[in-house]
Amino acid sequence: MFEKILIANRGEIALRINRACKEMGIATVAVHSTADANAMHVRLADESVCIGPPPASQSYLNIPAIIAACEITGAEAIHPGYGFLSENARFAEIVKEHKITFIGPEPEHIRMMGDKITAKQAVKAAGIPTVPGSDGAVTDADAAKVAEEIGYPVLIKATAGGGGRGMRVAQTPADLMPALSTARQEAKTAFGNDACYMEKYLKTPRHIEVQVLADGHGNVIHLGERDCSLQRRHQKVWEEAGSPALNTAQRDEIGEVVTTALKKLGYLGAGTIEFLFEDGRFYFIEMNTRLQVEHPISEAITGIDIVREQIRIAAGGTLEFRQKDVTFAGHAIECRINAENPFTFQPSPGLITTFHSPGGLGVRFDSAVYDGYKIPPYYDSLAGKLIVHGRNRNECLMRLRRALDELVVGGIETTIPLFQKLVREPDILNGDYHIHWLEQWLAANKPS
Ligand code: MV4
Repeated sequence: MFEKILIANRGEIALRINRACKEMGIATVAVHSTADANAMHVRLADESVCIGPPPASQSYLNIPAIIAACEITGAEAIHPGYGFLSENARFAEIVKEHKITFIGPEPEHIRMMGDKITAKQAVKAAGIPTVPGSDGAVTDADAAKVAEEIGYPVLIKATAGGGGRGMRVAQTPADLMPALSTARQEAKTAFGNDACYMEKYLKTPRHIEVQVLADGHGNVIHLGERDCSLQRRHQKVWEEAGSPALNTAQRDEIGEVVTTALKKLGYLGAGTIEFLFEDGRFYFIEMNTRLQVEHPISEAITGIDIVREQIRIAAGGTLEFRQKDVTFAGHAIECRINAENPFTFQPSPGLITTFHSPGGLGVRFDSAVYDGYKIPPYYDSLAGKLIVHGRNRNECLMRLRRALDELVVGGIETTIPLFQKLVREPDILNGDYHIHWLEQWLAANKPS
């Protein structure tokens, strides 16, 4: 096992990784920008190294500085967390070239899943159901014929995109060429690659993703699904495990399909396979090759520490669990507590003047903030994650109401008031929502 791990991240996820390391008897190195000198992740790690000025491009994305920090401190492995360098295949390669272990998948799998066409073709060949669409990139000359075959409405997606960037819907043949041209321009500007593909547009699906863990000894397990349909501008807001829309048989079936496919692909590490789910069917959209923000709800219902398993896998060990050992207990919900106006979502960084964390049975609050902490304006606005677990969905919802009322984050605006409303909405209580529900609700419930 590793003796020392460098955590190439900040905020709550750096604390989360630090916790797993400490429980495994592994020493930790924090890296930080000058803006984060007083951050909790720096205080909790055994050692810390300043890697640059506030902008992420010069600090948390600064590959030479991070490699140097590893060499200076003698860390044997790097955990990238989420965001920043976590899905940068070139970074994973450079880490390897320096004889440091990257705690994550092989660079080839990061690269494969980063290109959305390659990803779709690979998972389809491995037996995962995909959205009907073009077989690979479309040319301007083919577009009309392909769209006709798929059937309108069609969705144009950038192959270098993901997370909703570079997408355009064409409702009718008249929309097609303008939509394709806009999608190409956006993709060219954003990613330097204007290749696009086309899919049948699903109107009101749910977003359901499956968590997997694969070791280097042929063991691949799944930890069930998360329903992340409640999003705004492609940012997840509220996630649940399991999905209110799935029964046990459906969970077992999609889990089996996914684990079989990842075995075929030779995947290593933690991963998430994202699907749209409509009329009882799953359609692959993307695969994430990193630890995800919402991983704690899967931990809550399975009791499995996903970060611990990532570290064991990276060290060449075996998973501590076989699929038969994975049992699903109760229901979990995560609310992302962002430093933002709860209805306009304008960022609200600044000084936290009062802070009180909720507690009690079934409540977890993952955060790096404290009384007197100043949230810097340079990074994302996630201030904490409230994760609530109950024996069933109703108990979980009542516990969430209670925990939201205990949580105090004063001095800045947060999304807490939004969740206090959502947790009382009939559609939410009934689990009756889809990927457009939240934006529609926000439009209909503008504060006067
Ligand atoms: C789709 C879709 C409808 N039909 N693909 C958005 C982000 C990217 N991960 C894929 N996305 C979508 N792909 C087809 N064929 C609708 C979306 C989509 C969406 C998906 C998941 C969660 C929220 C969403 C919000 C708008 C659109």
